[in-house]
Amino acid sequence: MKKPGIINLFLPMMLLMALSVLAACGKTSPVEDEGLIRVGFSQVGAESDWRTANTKSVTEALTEENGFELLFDNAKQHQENQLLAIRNFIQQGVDYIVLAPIAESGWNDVLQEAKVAGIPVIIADRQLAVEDRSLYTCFVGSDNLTEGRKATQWLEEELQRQGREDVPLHILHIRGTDGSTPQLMRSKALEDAVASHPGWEIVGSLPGEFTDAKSYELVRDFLKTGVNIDVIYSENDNMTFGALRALDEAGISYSGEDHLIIISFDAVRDALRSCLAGNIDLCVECNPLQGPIISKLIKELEAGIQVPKETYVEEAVFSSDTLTEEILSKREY
Ligand code: GYE
Repeated sequence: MKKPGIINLFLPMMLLMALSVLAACGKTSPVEDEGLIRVGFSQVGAESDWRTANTKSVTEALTEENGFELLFDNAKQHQENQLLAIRNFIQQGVDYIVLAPIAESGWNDVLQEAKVAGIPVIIADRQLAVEDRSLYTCFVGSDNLTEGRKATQWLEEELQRQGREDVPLHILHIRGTDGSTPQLMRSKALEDAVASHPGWEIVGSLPGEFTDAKSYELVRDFLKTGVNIDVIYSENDNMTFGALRALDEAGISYSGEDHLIIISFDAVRDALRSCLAGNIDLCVECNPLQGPIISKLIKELEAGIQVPKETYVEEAVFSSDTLTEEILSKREY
């Protein structure tokens, strides 16, 4: 058998050495680095359980193993922080920007800057009020008006079931962050329903900012006025939790047989538990699992595929009479 010559041995050895140096540094080769898609994600904050689930969904989808390098920024519920983060992403020359906008307005200039820099922007979760729809590539999120309409329709049917459709109805409305799509749309659904039901009245409208603490304070103070309420329409679960604590402290009962009806949005695990226990009457689901959809959209855009301008996530409603332990055990958030 012919022995391998020096040259024949030398080349594979050099290659092996070069590979082991790279492995020892624990770094990927420059070619692999270039292969990652760099995405800057400007997240609203960490104000609710929904938001935590949403952040988890996006960060778990845009991983290195999945071909992404994710730059994450938590704006702590301030639009100025989001504007700063986006300008930062533009400066760093990311490939894509994902923006979950705290409010609908105030984005024209910064999106124009992203457009000039040639960076596609994907809007997640909440909508934008921009006239020029070419300022963003696509939207992925919930249909908040439909969510609101599901709630008011359920209320109408529930009152019929209880034989209370002709009795005056006093509604306490707890709003999410003013000017955000879920606030505007869920409020619109309620206001439209009140306008078409002569007996329905909003006796208080509180700016709860989607947080437990703010809602607790506002509801606690509202209850001190002694105004009678039949329904609480709370635009997210965390505000509902705050409201329930305030009711507990005031000694006002809201469980199953009592007549105070509690409607809540998001349907996070703790809210569903509370619904199963007969405390919250209706949980309108708002699905935070947008990460895999965002990942898919970006990969399609990379492949030159035209993506839909709007993608809506699937959502259900859960009421205390239909929710079961089995349904709850299968929930992801
Ligand atoms: O309902 C709320 C969160 O924008 C749909 O924001 C989202 C809302 C969600 O803080 O819990």
